[in-house]
Amino acid sequence: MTELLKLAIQKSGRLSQDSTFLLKECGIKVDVGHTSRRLKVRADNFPLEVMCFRDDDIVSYVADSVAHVGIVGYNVVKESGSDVEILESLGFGKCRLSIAVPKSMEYNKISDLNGLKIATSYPNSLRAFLATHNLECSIHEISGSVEIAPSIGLADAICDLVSSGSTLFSNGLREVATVYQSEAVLIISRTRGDNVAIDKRDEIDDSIDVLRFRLNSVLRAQEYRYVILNAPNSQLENITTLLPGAKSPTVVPLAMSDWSAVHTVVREEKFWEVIEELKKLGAQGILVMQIEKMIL
Ligand code: PRT
Ligand code: ZN
Repeated sequence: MTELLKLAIQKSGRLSQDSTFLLKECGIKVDVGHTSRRLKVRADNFPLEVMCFRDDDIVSYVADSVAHVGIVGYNVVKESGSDVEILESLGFGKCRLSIAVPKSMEYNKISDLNGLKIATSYPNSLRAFLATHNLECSIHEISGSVEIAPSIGLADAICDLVSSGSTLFSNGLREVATVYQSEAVLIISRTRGDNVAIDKRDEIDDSIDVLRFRLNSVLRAQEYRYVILNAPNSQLENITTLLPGAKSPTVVPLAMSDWSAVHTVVREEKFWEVIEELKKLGAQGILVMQIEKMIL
């Protein structure tokens, strides 16, 4: 029997749903619907076992090879300092670790943080940031509700995860510095299962390669849009330069003379800019579609 690849994901929290959705998009059928009761679930059509843990435990379980790979926030990896390698960034769970001060506090530059008492659940990340900026602050470690620390007099400032910023806003705080950006990542132990027999390790490595290949085609597809448009032949060269696509665009003649249909892909982040340029070049009937998988 093929050795099972053990993948640790968050049992119940912000990353759980997106992690299982990503597996589904990769064509892996695994029913982790009742994760709160089940620790381990086997996939139906892939040599994979999903293990469900608290996010704080995932990094050490992967480092110790209890699981071969794991999906967890970059923030948790960075804070733990554990010996794991990041294989892929997964594009969900996006947030940033930031320092925030009360709105009433005067703040102009990073050195204004000097001497402050900062509450955080991320002491290691904060310590490294303060050292890089030659700041001397006292770090007050707390495990939750960091955002209320200044209002109850526990600290002058906070260092916490931010996504929309509404928690900071509703607690009268202002974000003044970013320690790092974070998103969910796929991690692997650096020892890669030294305790596993060589042939079994090869099977695990093969499964990791297949999983990464599928993840990449799903993630790449999310970054691009498929564009179809009609353009006068006189502008085809300019349009091809603007939209080089994966290799080069597909150009098909229209029934109407001197016009062609152009099929290509464009990066989502560049999309609106490119559309404006296309309009200027005389493109018409522009259709834009999401891509499900993209294999180069
Ligand atoms: O139970 P378990 O230990 O597994 O979960 P947890 O409660 O420790 O973590 P969970 O589920 O809250 O978050 C899991 C991961 O989601 C984090 O490690 C981050 O990688 C990622 N993530 C993304 C976030 C946020 N966005 C986020 N906004 N984690 C926490 N927050 C919190 C933040 O701490 C603050 O309290 O949301 C609040 C701020 O949100 P905004 O939108 O108001 O700015
Ligand atoms: Zn946690």
